[in-house]
Amino acid sequence: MNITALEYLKERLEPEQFEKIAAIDNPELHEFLAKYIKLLNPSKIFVATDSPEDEEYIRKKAIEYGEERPLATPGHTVHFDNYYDQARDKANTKILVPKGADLGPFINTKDREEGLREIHELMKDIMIGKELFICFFVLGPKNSVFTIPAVQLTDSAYVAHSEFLLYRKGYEEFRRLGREAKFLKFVHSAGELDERKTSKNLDKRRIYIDLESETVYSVNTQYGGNTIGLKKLAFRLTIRRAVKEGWLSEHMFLMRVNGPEGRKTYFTGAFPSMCGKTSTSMIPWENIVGDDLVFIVDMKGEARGTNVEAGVFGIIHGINKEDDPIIWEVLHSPNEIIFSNVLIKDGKPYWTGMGEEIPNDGENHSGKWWKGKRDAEGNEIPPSHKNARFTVRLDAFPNLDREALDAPCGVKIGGMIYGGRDKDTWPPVREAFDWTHGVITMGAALESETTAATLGKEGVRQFNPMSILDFLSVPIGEYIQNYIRFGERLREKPKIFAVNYFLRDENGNWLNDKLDKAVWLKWMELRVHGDVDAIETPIGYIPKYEDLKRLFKQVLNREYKKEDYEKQFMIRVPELLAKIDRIEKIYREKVKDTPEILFKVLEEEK
Ligand code: SPV
Ligand code: MN
Repeated sequence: MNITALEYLKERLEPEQFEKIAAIDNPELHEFLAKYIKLLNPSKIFVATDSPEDEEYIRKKAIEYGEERPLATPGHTVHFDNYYDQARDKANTKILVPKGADLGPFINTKDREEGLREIHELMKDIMIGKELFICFFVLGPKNSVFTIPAVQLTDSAYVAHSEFLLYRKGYEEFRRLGREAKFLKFVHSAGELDERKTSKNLDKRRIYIDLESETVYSVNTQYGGNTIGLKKLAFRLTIRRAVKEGWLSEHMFLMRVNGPEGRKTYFTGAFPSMCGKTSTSMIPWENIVGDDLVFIVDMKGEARGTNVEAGVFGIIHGINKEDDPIIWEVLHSPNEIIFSNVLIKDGKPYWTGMGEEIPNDGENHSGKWWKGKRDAEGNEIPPSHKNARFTVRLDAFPNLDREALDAPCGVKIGGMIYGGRDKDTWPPVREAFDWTHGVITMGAALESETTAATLGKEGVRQFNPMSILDFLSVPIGEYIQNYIRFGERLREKPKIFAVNYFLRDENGNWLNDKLDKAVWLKWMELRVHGDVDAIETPIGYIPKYEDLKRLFKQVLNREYKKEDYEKQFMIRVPELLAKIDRIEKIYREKVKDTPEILFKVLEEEK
């Protein structure tokens, strides 16, 4: 007998839960839910509205099912992922493409039909004995030009809980939009769990992104970067929407830099994971709007940006009182926080580089831990994973720019920054000659060393245009073309800058202190408004010593030595030429659809 999706849902859900779904007038949503409830076959189903009670239910379930454990501070919990599931799995994350489609050499793809068949087989009946959580969120502020609604299906209360911290609630938005909602869909199952309640079948871990139906499937994994639908999974979908519709969806922070006489200038910053993105956005005397994902649109000729998220899934490794006073304060506040893959002793979290004495035992990302413990490969296990994280709402940050976070039209972007992990080529800060020069020689030419944010070897120099390579879902030439055109259309173009916090001398010593970036930011702010001159070099404008000297004194109360300036800002000609050649070769040989202008601009720079 054929029954409608809504009739099926009525049979399958408890009346109280069914009512919540029936209140949303969207047949596409009902079809989607019916299809996946049939496939996943959960033993229990909970639908979360925007009510505090429903959120509380999810929080409680995360503890009841053992995916999170309460810590000594009320509101704090710890979550552990499987020891081999603590970073993004690039190899098993694939974009599903129809036969014959070619997204170029940098995107991991899989035949759509085959991928859908495989993932549906892996997910069949996977939730027998488990509870399914159906949750609604939005990307960007509600009821704004940026809003993108999304529905998440997951059997992990930890994933759902994380999303309640990281995103704006979306149930009422779905009700308001009804059939108008062009929503993204996420289906996740942690799969079978072991005794520590971590995903067990990692050999069957898959993250498949179906562009056509704007659905992402994730299975047999718990790590946030692989599972939190609205984060990096949605990002693949929004990059594609942005390129199709002529706006930008970027891997960037958004922050306010405070200029002279109360002037507020907003900056975005694109950095690969673990290269200073979060810590830049949290400089105590500036104001944070977001630390990871930004939408930028053209509004009457101005570039206006918004934070896609409303929380932070940040790296905790190395966070200490002195260098990161704001995050430190947040981590010690009674706000709701999920710590993941850290060391726990007597209900207190510890992590490497926190600047406090760390106990010699406890429980960490490897299970029961003691100093000197080795893993199956013989590596000594540190107290916490390098990619251990904290999840918290932006509300918890004393320097949050609340108005900018909620602004339905976003904020005007004054400057855009690109930065990577580079030991020997780029100077600490410089400004592009113009939009196209910046997009090509700074954004599209970005390289960075790999880090522990993804599985695999660290410290390998890798091409990473706009810090987006891991998430790209359209051919790279098309992506760059959209970027260039976006700026060309703007009446007021943001200034473009490149930074490098990771320069070393010939003995491998850092050439900059951790907080020097605070000075570069103030210099960039002045440059956006034409308040200081700069030195013109073949690779853009660099600061004058006198200006930096004054700013170092003003911002950090430090003397800045001329010899340090010279070492940091010398133009490293052989390294730069080698880099231009490397980049040109990549685009020439690997990227079929490279816009011609890219070669021209690189050639001019050479
Ligand atoms: C990153 O790795 O860029 C992150 C964390 O922001 S993840 O959710 O893993 O993408
Ligand atoms: Mn990120």
